[in-house]
Amino acid sequence: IVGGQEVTIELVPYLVNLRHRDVFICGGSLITSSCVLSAAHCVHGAQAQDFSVHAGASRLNENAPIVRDVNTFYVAPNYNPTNFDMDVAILRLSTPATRLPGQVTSIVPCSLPPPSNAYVRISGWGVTSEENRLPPSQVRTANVRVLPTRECQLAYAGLAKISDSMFCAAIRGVKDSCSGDSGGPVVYRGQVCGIVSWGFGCARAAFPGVYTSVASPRVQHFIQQTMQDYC
Ligand code: 4AZ
Repeated sequence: IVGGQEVTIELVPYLVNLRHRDVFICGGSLITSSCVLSAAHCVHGAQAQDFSVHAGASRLNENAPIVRDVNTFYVAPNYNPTNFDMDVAILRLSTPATRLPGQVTSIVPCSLPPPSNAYVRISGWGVTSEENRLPPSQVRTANVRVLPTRECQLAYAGLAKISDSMFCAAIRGVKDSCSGDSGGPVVYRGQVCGIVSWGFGCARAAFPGVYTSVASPRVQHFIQQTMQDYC
């Protein structure tokens, strides 16, 4: 997260970090006690048994109270790794992630996209600037503004296609997601409306962050079907 602030995990209890062979790679959101919503590009081409999901810890380098193996993951069948169209995956945990008995700290996938100009909350352990190689220890968040689709298409015109499974958000030149935030949540009114997906650099004035649109019809269909069958 660039231009945000440190928080504790209690403020974003649905946020998890995803590790591949014990190395932090991405964020994710608990959408049920058994399932994590993340980006397809975080898991695509890898094996489920190489991942673990860490929940309930604010710091990357503390032992999380909840660590689960990943049983299986489901990548959207129409995910396109060349242009990040449909960058969505659902990971099924080996056993449910519950804190105190009866307490689950999950978040509902939103059914309406966030409106243009709405402020949404991004969070994660991604780097705090393009130049930084190491992720911060403490989880961070920032509030960024959803851009009108045409404004985003104009920003990326000739460089990349902004598909109907994407939306853009930023405080241009100031606040953005960055490397390591991928897969993590974009929250609007208590629901997860986006997934950190891609962008050209981080917090560049000309290039907003691009997010998978959870409520877009093709993404929503994948999430609903997968949750119905496996979560
Ligand atoms: C990344 O590499 C990444 N500024 C995530 C988000 C953005 C750029 C890069 C958006 O994971």
